[in-house]
Amino acid sequence: MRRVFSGIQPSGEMHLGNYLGAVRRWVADQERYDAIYCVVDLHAMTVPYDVAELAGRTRELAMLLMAAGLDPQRCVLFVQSHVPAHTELTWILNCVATVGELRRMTQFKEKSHGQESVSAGLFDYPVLMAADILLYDTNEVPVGEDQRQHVELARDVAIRFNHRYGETLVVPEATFPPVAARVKDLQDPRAKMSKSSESPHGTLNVLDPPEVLTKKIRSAVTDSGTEVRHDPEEKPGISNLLDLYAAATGTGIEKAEAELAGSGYGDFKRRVADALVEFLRPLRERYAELAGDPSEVSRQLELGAVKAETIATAVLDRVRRVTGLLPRHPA
Ligand code: AQP
Repeated sequence: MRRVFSGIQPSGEMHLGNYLGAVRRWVADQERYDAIYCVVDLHAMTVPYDVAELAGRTRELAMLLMAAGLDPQRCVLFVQSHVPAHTELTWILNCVATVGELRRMTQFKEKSHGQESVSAGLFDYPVLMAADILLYDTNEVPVGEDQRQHVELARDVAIRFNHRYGETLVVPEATFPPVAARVKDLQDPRAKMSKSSESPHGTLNVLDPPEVLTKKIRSAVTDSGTEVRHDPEEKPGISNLLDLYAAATGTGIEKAEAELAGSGYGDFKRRVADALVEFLRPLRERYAELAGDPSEVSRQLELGAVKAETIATAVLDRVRRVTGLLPRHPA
């Protein structure tokens, strides 16, 4: 059976971009693939963060993934830092990846732009991500459009590693959703919706109460004219809302456009908001149930870490062998 692997950072609240671009497909994929998903807490340390909040955010995000439909009986769900093989493989891959290719990473350029001090971790983040993926003999990586370049790098590193040391690592490929591969910020529809966005009204969090979701959509930036039409160049704001409507109702873009074409902007936004509120209702309700028993989530994460470690250790042993490291022998 083909294997999928993907991860999400506990760097803020899960938003609709994360859900539609990635997590929703993870839920579907656990039925047909050997699926492994990870809360990538080490990635969240690459930019300044609140130490007192990291552990809580990590557990909450795992709980949200379960509320979204990830079932630890059907997939492996764990926390990245619980499996130290991720950091060990990162070091070995650091000796295969090049500074030149890391310098070309758009996300590094964006996140480091204008910062006085940038951590080496932010620069090296794509190698940690390559290690996350390659450690599980991953065939497919379901991600949003913003992660395309990082998965490309993981492929390049795997191909170079295999060329240097012999066939060892599975070369993965990224997969993207048919709609909502890059959900845009509601206040700046040319930028992607992001956990670390500076406009809180631009980001729709999956746990936002209905009235907050509705208010954010009501204040979303629209475009000149009055026509509801999907045209990302000319009408980025309206097109983004149409994408959200299509994803929430399960209709294609064309059908969504046809359904909403006659509406004025006010009515259009109300219908988008209503659709999203309904779409997210089951997730909100399930999250409230899980939050009542956080120890169960911790227990599931521990079981997940044990399963992940078994797979990761076998791959890492293979890597250690081919790279010439001295095997450890019991005394
Ligand atoms: N706006 C988006 N539209 C579609 N997919 C998106 N993803 C992120 N933003 C969008 C996808 O969500 C998955 C998990 O993302 P991540 O936690 O690795 O974070 P990120 O890609 O760096 O984006 P965020 O959520 O905006 O976080 P910050 O602000 O911390 O950088 C990935 O598959 C991603 O493609």
